[in-house]
Amino acid sequence: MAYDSNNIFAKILRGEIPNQTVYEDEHVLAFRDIRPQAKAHVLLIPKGPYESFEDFSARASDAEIVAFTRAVAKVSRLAGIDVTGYRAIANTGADGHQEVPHFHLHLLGGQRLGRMVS
Ligand code: IU
Repeated sequence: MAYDSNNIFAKILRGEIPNQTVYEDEHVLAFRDIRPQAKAHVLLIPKGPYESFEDFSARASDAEIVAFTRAVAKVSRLAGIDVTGYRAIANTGADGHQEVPHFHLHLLGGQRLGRMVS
């Protein structure tokens, strides 16, 4: 499926919608989720037009993949997510309940999380 450049995260990347940025570099942006599901809940997104984890892993450059991967630990420390651990989730596709069709990693923490049930 073609990338939909009207999705909300594309608008955030273009500066059309405000966000609470916690980290940004050449390849990634991390910002607070508007409906936090844990004490600290941040979304990490690549700046490139990738719809899903699948799409990102298939089409992104090595530099983008390295920057994204390295940003996970950086953001988790900066945003108070990693105290003594955290959770990273990439909802993918319809069965995975992915609502926004721009690849994003949920980083959840700042508290002791419950066991994942589904
Ligand atoms: P999902 O993995 O696509 O289901 O998650 C989308 C997330 O994006 C969800 O947690 C929303 O609260 C969050 N979000 C946001 O942070 N800002 C927005 O403007 C919108 C959704 I729309």
